[in-house]
Amino acid sequence: MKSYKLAFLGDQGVGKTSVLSRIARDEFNENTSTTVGISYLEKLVPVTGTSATVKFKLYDTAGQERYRSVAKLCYSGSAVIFMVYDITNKHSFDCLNDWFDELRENTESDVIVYLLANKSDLLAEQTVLDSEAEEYARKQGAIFRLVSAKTNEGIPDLMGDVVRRLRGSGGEADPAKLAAAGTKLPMPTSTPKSDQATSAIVQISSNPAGGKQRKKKCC
Ligand SMILES: Nc1nc2c(ncn2[C@@H]2O[C@H](COP(=O)(O)OP(=O)(O)OP(=O)(O)O)[C@@H](O)[C@H]2O)c(=O)[nH]1
Ligand SMILES: [Mg+2]
Repeated sequence: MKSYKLAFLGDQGVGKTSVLSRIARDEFNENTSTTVGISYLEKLVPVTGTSATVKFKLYDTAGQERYRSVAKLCYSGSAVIFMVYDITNKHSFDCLNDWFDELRENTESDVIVYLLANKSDLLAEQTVLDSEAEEYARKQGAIFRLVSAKTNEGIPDLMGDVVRRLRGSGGEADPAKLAAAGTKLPMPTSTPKSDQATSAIVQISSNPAGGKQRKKKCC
């Protein structure tokens, strides 16, 4: 069975763990704990229209700045990276530049990057316009998706798109095709329910300060 590593990055509180829980278990929790270090779980996903199944290895990271070096371990070697921001939190959007700069330095050129605008259910409190974020995603070579971990809006479509892009038309991910489709992270210019089978969760904790408190700064 083909397996792929997928990683979630972004500022604290944007909903990385919540989106992952929705994808993996179709669950949402209003009162999550901040993630400490990295957590990992697996999910088997049937490929629509075929008898094939792919394995997603889902890596969740902590948004707190002090875990940034741990996050790097997590996203290196990923086939897909989900950069998440919260549509009601402009700061979480402003933090993205740092992340994209870092990804350019540390990831393979054929990585597929999604920019996930999470908490679409909180439209009345939206402070980051979809149009601004879409334009930003285009410039960064990322794929924009508006989602809500709470209501599940956009998540089934997102996962369908991920599977299609990873599998490619010939059944496996094809970096050349992905690049041609505009999904390649550009280098600096100067130079679902049907898919159950969630496996055991392995918590890889790294907690230098030993606390669960949230920190305000990310970039
Ligand atoms: N209304 C709404 N709340 C959400 C959504 N996604 C997450 N939340 C809430 O936002 C808060 C933070 O969610 P988390 O998933 O813990 O955020 P995180 O990015 O994993 O945070 P860190 O682990 O600290 O980096 C929790 O109270 C969630 O219930 C959403 O789509 N809509
Ligand atoms: Mg978390």
